[in-house]
Amino acid sequence: LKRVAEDVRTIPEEKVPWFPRKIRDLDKCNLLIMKYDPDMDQDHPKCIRKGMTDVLMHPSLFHSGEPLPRVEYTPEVAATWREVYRTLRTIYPDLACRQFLGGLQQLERECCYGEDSIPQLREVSAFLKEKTGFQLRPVAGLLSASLAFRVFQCTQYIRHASAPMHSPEPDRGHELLGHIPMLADKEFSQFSQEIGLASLGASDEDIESLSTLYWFTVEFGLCKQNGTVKAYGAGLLSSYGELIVTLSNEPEYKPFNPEETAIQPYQDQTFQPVYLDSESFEDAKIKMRRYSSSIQRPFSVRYDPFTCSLEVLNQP
Ligand code: TIH
Ligand code: FE2
Repeated sequence: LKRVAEDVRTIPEEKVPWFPRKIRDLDKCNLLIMKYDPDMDQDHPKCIRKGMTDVLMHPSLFHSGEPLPRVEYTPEVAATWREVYRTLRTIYPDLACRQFLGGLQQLERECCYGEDSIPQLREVSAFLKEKTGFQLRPVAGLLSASLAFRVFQCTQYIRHASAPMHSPEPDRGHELLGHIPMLADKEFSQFSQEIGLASLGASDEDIESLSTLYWFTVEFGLCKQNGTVKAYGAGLLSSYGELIVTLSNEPEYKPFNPEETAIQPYQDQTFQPVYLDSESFEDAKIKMRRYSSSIQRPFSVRYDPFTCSLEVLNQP
């Protein structure tokens, strides 16, 4: 686990460390927690697109409120996307959870999702904003504090053409196919925001636990619906290879218990089956809330949806 925290400073005389308090603060914040460091891995070349702008190369140049950059993809990248989309689309009806399928259908109807076009982040962001208040911004990485503000950070490149069925790191295909349909669900988007809120100003150890929980739920979670195990984790839903293998193995199915899951070791080198016990994200949310409230912080945070900012309150 690597913590990249360039601009994070503890304000002296105060018990509250620096963390973003409003959406615009995300511009100053490279608080980004990732297990996978793309720069360390030269074996998995990313597909670079035509018309790549500075912002796409360096997401930290992006400022809140600016229009999301458009990308023109090369024909090779478009072909990779088509293959990823087509193969996954055939197995979703059997293997993806209800919420995912609902989100994807809306995206296909309202947001030009399909094998023939790679959706632009600008349209996808506007779509999500209407559905659940989530919006997108460009970045490279996994979990970030931005979730607290219902801001989801999207990687820019597309997986290499030689490995369309599984990418060892998040890419546009993973964000667009794995995460976005789930973020169109109200319950799930609240679950995601609450993980982000719990991570603000938490100790490194607690952040590590939260990243692990994020990994086993948002990235690789399974749930049971009408007696059948379905996927809701984005890492599964964007990888044909892993989705098929995980769900055809009749995965061992354990109740979701944040205390246990938080200390479960995980790795991203091979496929992994993971489990969550209920039909509802409501249930998972309640358990996560209970877990988060056990995290010790000398303050608490409250999200104000009108101003999209955080109030920091003294813990009684
Ligand atoms: N394995 C996923 C895919 O093929 O789309 C990408 C990843 C998500 C999280 C870690 S790697
Ligand atoms: Fe992801």
